[in-house]
Amino acid sequence: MSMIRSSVTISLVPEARGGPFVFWDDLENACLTAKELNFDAVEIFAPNPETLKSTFIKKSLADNGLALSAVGTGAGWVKHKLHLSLPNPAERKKAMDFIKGMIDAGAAHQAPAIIGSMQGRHGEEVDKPSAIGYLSDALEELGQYAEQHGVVLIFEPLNRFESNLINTMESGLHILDRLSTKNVKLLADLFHMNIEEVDIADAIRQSGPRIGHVHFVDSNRRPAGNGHIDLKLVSNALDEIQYQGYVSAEAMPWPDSESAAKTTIESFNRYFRN
Ligand SMILES: [Mn+2]
Repeated sequence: MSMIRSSVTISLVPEARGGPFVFWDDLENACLTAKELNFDAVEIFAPNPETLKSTFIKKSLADNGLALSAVGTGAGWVKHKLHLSLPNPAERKKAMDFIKGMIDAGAAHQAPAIIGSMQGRHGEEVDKPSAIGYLSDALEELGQYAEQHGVVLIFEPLNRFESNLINTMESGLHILDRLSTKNVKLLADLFHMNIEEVDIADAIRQSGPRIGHVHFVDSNRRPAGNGHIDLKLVSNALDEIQYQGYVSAEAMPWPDSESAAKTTIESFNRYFRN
């Protein structure tokens, strides 16, 4: 039996509305539904570290027997317009501090933080090599910081419409190879991979043990099972690399949150529990 575990996303960030999160706003109800559907964990997109540290979240997880699979850090971008490739060193430092707070808060639940939109982009004031340099320095420091807190750091390649820095698993591996820390793992997001990879299953196999988290979602960002990704090839590739982490539903709440969660768990059971 596969040791891959199921997870579903909850956004507590109003500024992210329209984004690919299954549940919104009502953490208590989301956790109840996740438990009813037999999810192992939830992944939380929170506005700040304080929210993650609240006893309310601790209680909702504990009451429903749910683990925290990961925490998003993108609120630093959607709320404060911070990211790791900004031209101003003081602004980059603010982005680092925000992420460190999220690493601390996640680590209290043994959950890693994810660097997705916080990687930023190059542009008029920062050319691509400089942006990649800033990002590498940040991943080095944050990877070591996470290690001190007993968690890995998760880095997520994004598709070309969301970042112009690291779009494929291969370029993600390339940047991680040059770090001295080995504590940064890649996030395999099937939606981004469907846009950027030649072959999703091959990219999973080539990344192997360096994959630390999976965003389980279909080609159109609807719940897994509602698009055209061949999920059997994905589950075979994850089995082949002996992946032991979470597949976490980061998908649009289509047609609504509860149906999206239900579709996801049906696909999870079909492809990862037989
Ligand atoms: Mn993702």
